[in-house]
Amino acid sequence: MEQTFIMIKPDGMRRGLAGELMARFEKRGFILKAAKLMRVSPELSKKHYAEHADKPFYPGLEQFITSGPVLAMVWQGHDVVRIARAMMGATDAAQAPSGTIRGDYSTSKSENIIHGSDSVPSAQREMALFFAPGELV
Ligand code: D4T
Repeated sequence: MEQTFIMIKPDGMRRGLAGELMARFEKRGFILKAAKLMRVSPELSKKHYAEHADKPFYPGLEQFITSGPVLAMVWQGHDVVRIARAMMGATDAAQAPSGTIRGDYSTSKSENIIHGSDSVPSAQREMALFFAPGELV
């Protein structure tokens, strides 16, 4: 069964949205396979966002993602990579339709509440960055 990596970002945690966001994935029918409350180090940020390391927005992105606890998770279910991204809405929350997570809780392109892998290979890479194989239940 397909799995994806989902992370509630520091803004989502600061605003107390973790329970509500997890409930959305549960109610859609996905199964929680792993969850870890943690701080992202600058080193982990550079690995996770390797494709953005040279972009002008990267320093601000690293500062933000390391600014407080995140909730790293693995969710499993049918077509979960694509469906989770649809539930989240566009990266720029100002463009995300109401009813999506970003469209309901943010108007920002940088502080956009949640991360979800954009493909099955990305999901596998990101799960391996944040979890050891034995941590998936
Ligand atoms: P993440 O990875 O956080 O789920 O975001 P997306 O997959 O939706 O979008 P992304 O990889 O293009 O961007 C990664 C991360 O960088 C921030 N960002 C992005 C930013 O601060 N300014 C920007 O101009 C862009 C494009 C937001 C998400």
